[in-house]
Amino acid sequence: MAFMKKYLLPLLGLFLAYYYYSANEEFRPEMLQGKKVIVTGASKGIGKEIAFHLAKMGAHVVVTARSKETLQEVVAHCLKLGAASAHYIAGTMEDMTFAEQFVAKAGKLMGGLDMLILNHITNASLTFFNNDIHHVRKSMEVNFLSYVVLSVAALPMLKQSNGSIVVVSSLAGKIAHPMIAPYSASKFALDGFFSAIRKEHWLTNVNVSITLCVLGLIDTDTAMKEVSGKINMKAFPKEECALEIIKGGALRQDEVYYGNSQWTPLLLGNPGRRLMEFLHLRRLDINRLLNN
Ligand code: NDP
Ligand code: 21T
Repeated sequence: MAFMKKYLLPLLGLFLAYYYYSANEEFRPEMLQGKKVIVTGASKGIGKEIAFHLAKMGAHVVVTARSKETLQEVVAHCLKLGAASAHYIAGTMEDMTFAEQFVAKAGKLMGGLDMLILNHITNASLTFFNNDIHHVRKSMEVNFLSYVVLSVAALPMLKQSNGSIVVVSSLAGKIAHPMIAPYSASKFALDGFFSAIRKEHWLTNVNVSITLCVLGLIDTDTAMKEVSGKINMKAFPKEECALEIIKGGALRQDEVYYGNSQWTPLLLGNPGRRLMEFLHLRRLDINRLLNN
């Protein structure tokens, strides 16, 4: 106990302080000035707040979602806030052809791409799994597969700009939570895929960063409606959440934790996983793999 008090707790405090402040101190809003950014799921909630922050920072934005009317309002407000330019392209991410063509069109509108912020999700409700396979497939397609399609389509432009991919995920994409299995599966899939691609980028000297955002409960209308009467806990503000997502992307962090307890990053930082990932990388004969 004395050992814990004397050494372990101060060390833990130092580690936490480093974790928080090393990420925050360097960010300057000018980093986004003139940058060309795509935001998906930007007609409401966190995506809309991300677009507004980017607009204030003087970025070029292309926003997407299904509802044209709300996107029009978002674009108009972005221009008022000072966006270098703002456009919308409406469509559904159930359609992989739309996803692919959307990136090409957005790239043309802005003349390139610096940051791809993947944020949209299909409807999810907190209920016990009722064997609805269609919902599982839809969740995997909209919340996961379309993210892969969008990032594949964007990668050539992001390579040119040494840009960033930002993937919005959830605590439910890191830990198992009942009543949300299909959504949770799609968010775990994002971690598996994009964390593996991050390693590939590192091994092959591709300078495109990948930031996975692990969010707790955020006070969007959708979330508040869904959790009311089911989960009793404080929700974090969507405006601050959106800013932390942009900061993490701009600072090229591997992961962003927001809306969680201060212990969450420490507990989910998962040193066991990191160590094993490192050991597995060391076993690869990278020269041989790259020549094949
Ligand atoms: P919202 O419901 O507020 O926004 C979802 C967005 O996705 C809307 O713009 C919606 O627009 C769009 N969308 C829905 N269906 C489709 C579709 N088929 N094709 C294209 N776009 C679609 O969600 P939040 O802001 O609450 O969540 C945003 C992100 O944050 C998600 O990735 C979510 O997992 C994550 N997150 C949120 C938490 C929270 O508590 N709010 C907690 C943890 C993570 P439209 O309907 O017009 O298409
Ligand atoms: C609601 C849940 C579990 C982020 C959560 C909440 C409480 C606790 C731990 C984690 C806790 C999340 C989304 C709803 C509708 C959509 C899709 C929101 C899934 C969750 C999330 N943290 N968190 O008791 O300690 O991703 N919620 C999801 C479900 C938007 C709400």
